[in-house]
Amino acid sequence: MKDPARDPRRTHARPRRQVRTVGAGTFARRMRPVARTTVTAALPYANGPLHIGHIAGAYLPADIYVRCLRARGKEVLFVCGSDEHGAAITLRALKEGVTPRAIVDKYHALMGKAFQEFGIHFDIYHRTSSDLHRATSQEFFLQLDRNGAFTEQEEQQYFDEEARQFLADRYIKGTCPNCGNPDAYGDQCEKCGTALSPKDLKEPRSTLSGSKPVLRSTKHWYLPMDRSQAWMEQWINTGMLDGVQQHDAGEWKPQVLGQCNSWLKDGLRPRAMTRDLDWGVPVPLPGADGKVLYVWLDAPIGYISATKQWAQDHASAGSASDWEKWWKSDDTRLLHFIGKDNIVFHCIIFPMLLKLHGGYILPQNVPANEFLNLEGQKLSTSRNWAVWLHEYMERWPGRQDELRYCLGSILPEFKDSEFKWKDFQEKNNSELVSIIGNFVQRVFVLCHKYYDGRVPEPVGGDESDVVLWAGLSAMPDRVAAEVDRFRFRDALANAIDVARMGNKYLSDNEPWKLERTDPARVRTILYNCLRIVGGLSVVLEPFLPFTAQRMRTMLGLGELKWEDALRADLIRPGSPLAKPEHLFKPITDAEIQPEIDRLHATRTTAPSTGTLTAPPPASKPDIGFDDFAKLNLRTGTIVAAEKIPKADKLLKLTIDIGEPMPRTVVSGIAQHYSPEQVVGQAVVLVANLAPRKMRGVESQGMVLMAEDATGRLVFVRPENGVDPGSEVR
Ligand code: B3M
Ligand code: ZN
Repeated sequence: MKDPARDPRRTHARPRRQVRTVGAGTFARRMRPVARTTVTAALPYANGPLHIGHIAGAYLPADIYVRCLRARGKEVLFVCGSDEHGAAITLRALKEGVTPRAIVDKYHALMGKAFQEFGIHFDIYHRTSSDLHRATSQEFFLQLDRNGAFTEQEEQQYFDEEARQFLADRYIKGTCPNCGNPDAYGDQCEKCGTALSPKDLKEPRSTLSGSKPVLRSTKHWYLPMDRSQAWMEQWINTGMLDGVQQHDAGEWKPQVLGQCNSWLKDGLRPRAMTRDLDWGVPVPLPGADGKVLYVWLDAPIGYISATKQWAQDHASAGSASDWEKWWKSDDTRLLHFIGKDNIVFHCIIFPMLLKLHGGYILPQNVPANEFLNLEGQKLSTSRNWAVWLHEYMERWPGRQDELRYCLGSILPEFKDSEFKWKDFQEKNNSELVSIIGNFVQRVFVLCHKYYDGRVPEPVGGDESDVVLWAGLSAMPDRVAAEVDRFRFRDALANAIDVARMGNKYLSDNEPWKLERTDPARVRTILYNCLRIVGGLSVVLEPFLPFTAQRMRTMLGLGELKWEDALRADLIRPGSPLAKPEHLFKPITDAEIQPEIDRLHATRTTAPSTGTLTAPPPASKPDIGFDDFAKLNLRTGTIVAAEKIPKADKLLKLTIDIGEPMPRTVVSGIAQHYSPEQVVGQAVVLVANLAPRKMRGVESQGMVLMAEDATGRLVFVRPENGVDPGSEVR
């Protein structure tokens, strides 16, 4: 295979073209050549564990991207770390009754371990509470100040007299002036997405004490973003800055451009870059006692301090300043992998800061993902509606690639997508087991049977071999090209096609039937299959690194590069092969159902303090009337109720729906209702839900409940006077 990676005239983004030219009209401008790539993945707040939404949003795509680049011999640095400042941390500390330091230490360790074990391999996983980060962000701030990037403003701000603290961002709530949401934060209304400042809120209240804040005078450093509006607009939409083509806006995702332009259209406004808090990076200026940098100023600088730390850790004497080439060289390509809620910070505010500071390159792309939903609802930390990564790895040890595969094939690249445990099972069984596992298993079993576990010597080849290699030869490039375009789902599908081709080749050639009559042909067929397994391990590695490693071990191969995928001499005749092993195990209903049950059983509602609210449920696709008609909905009355021992969320209900025998239903409402409260309650029951056992009790239906904005569950009930058993339609 001719490796475009080795061809210096090509940019890695576009292996098929030499230099991409962009720009409408009469001028077509050349993109800068790319010598290396700096990849950042959003710094997660160290205030809780990671869930699959984080992974699908930023970390898995970034990891796939970096692995694919590395395999192609590219110079790439992959940095991440914990975001340890901001109200996300301090409010969590308040809630757990510990110090912010204790919170960040706990979750930094937990997240770092989970990433590592899940095969998300950063070059460094740093933290923004480090000394190096403090120094780096203070220097950055001072340079901005020297450059006249800030305006200082003395003004009245909300202050909580009980908690003795100024209230910004998540410390203050009130009614959104745009949509009327009563729980909008001081920086943003999460319901309508509008960016706010505390004074925009109607009826403001402190999230610390709930009290009504008073106004007090304080001084802050503002970034007058309005001054940068013109060049920002041009840079984002055309890629042009200072007469140089920085990026091709046509390569940015439409939803990323859309969000940026909606901000730009509203008109950029000055934004405070400092806060009155005692947790954060102190503002390094005289007269700024008790003030820290705004977390969204210091967090992205965390990418830079992480790079510095990495350079120090890997410095051969005197090369610690090597970090600069990753951030300041024109031939470096900077990419930020993030979720969609972080778009404006990475596409507008941070690039503005980099430019105003001077000397830094700007991101060439920000391939933000949309959100991942879970079993029909938004993922929610506060309601514990999530699949936690560290828990997954405890319950499914050694099965990282199964989750990487499932998430990789449903990444919310252009719109929100959904994780369902049943799909996880289905993808495992009918794709990983049946396509990849089955192919590798068959090849190894036959090689052990016929050749005593040694690689056979091929002899010549026939027409079907020519067809096979013709089909396969395009695959590595195809996978890489999709990765370069940040279309990881398509890339993964192409990689799996290699295994499909292998299966087809094996089935078409049926070596098990030829062994008696044409053993020479069988040797060729199985030799070719072993080569496919080797090539498959190369194209799968970015997605399924653990499996790729096992495949190589089975083949007796060491580390492989992308260009090895189609190498004719990859497999040496006569060399020993490991025993056949199943790369994947089928997942049974009995293994999957507990996951679904656990999700429902451990789900909590929002805390009653009202500081956190349940997000609106994710919308669902349209269904036909036929789908609806499959439901057997019946009215009923709860005639008895009792707690289920050792299950704090579950009640066992006995419900009369007019049948000779009442139904037993296990319902996750115990934290909302006592047994006494529900007896006599009229309900609507899904009467044809397949029975399932929970805590040893067979549940024969499901009671319909509605959930309000605070997560409170209320019964959906028929008007009085309807007989139990009436059909609801
Ligand atoms: N910690 C927000 C988040 O975790 C924030 C990202 C910082 S990236 C520099 O979603
Ligand atoms: Zn709103």
